[in-house]
Amino acid sequence: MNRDPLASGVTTDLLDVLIVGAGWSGMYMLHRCRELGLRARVLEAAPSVGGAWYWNRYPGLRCDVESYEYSYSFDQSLQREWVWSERFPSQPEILAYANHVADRYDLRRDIEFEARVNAACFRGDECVWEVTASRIGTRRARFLVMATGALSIPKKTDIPGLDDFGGTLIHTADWPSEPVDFTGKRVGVIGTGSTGVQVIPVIAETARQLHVFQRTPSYSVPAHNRPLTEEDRTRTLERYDEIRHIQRTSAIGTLAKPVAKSAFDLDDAARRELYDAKYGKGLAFELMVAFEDMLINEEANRTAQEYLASRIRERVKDPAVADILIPKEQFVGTRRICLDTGYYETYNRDNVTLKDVVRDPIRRITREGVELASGHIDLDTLVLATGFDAMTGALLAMDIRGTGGVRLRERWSQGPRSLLGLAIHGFPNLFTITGPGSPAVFSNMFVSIEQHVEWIADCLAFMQQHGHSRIEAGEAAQEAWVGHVSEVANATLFPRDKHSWYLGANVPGKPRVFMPYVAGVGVYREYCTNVAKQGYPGFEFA
Ligand code: NA7
Repeated sequence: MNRDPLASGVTTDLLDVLIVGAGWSGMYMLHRCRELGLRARVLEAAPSVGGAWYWNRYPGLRCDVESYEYSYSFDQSLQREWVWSERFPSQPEILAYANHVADRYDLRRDIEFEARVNAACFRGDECVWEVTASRIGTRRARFLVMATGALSIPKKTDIPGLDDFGGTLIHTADWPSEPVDFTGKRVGVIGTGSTGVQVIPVIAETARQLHVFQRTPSYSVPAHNRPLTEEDRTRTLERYDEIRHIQRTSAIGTLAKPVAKSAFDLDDAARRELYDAKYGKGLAFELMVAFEDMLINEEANRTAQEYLASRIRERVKDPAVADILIPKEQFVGTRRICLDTGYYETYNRDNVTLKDVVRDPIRRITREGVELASGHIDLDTLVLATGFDAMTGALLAMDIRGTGGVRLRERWSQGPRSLLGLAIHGFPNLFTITGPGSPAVFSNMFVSIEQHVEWIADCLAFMQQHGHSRIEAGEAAQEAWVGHVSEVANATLFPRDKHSWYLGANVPGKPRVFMPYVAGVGVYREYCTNVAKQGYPGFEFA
């Protein structure tokens, strides 16, 4: 028998924990498993660590959370020693941080790279997960942790003729490692979500002509990004513990918190002053949750919509173009507000045109470019910033089979069902990090990831102590949680954003189920902590 599970080919050797994905979740999960004395390995599709930050390396990419808040908090020395150079970190700096973490904790020796998991099957008789991955074959483990990310599978682009395009076609989530030169090129960008908002101004700087194809406009706030000074760093380090505490108990895992119960507690002038203060400092999240009723009361939300629309009109010279860029009947905050650097001003350039593809639909992609209802646009390069099959995409891309061979794809055919976004009935000893039914994408992902990893690690320790070898989400508890998640969402404006990817609406045929838990990161953490303290009611052990 091959005793080395890292050797290539099939092995019957049994690991304690197999982790899928070497992004923030997978790396930290591996670290915690080692601390528990568990034999753990990670399988990762990419050649290196970083997850979404490895694949998404388009120019202009930055995190929308401030650097000192978007980082691990589990190790004081790590968070005190790593020096961030900018307020909103760029992709190369974030990837450098991911590599630093992998080296610092010597994680790579337990990560198998270029191993994309295709299938995972629970062998009930042995209580073992058998996992198959490209290049390496099969691995077996007692526990399986899916650290596969919420935004890791690009959405299949549903535009006819895409394969016919004769120029350079690039998806932002699979950007080439070598810099792409747009100089002198006629470039098209499809998609104006947070990715489009970031990449468009950068491409416009060198392209001969840039055509932006917009279906749904976004709300965006100028980032006011800047280099961080030594003084910024000292100030952050002085109150890092307090910052971390606020994050963990907050609504969305950042320092943003409401200043009043209702938007109407302030008169028009005071409210405008408040919005100005947030807008003027790149505090998009603070604007998004400025009032407790912002994401609940339509009228309260309208005050922010009108404010942001007025700002777009100020920044865009041509009123007709500004009008296309202003979201219509779209709430502020039911999708993350974007942070931009010169996004709206880009449309003041002579080499940039904006096409509203709702009024002038894309008929198809041709060999030479894009055919709109109004005519053809010739392109050398086409960039797709068309988003992701969010939250369930990566899990359902694998053929996951639980007890009795039941397929996750079948179980979730009407939408995801999970207990706390952490475990699924019918799939024993399987954990999902930031799965559907947890705050996930409606939070600072770092805060949510750390909380999930720690909860799973504590649960594994509990099982060790009590001699349990099997855990499964109970069906009744799972159904109650699914009901609670949608009840909370239904009390807000979120599900009324009918086209949002939070609802799965961006992917044709995907069930329309509101996926994130939006009661707040702090509320959710407390709930999970209490479940653990009470001996995991709702979970079944054997
Ligand atoms: P998003 O937010 O899903 O944005 C994708 C954009 O692409 C959005 O404007 C879509 O319009 C547009 N899109 C998608 N398909 C098409 C077609 N077929 N035709 C025209 N336009 C299309 O993804 P991002 O990558 O920007 O951001 C995802 C998250 O990553 C973000 O929230 C950050 O947290 C990081 P639609 O809305 O579907 O009408």
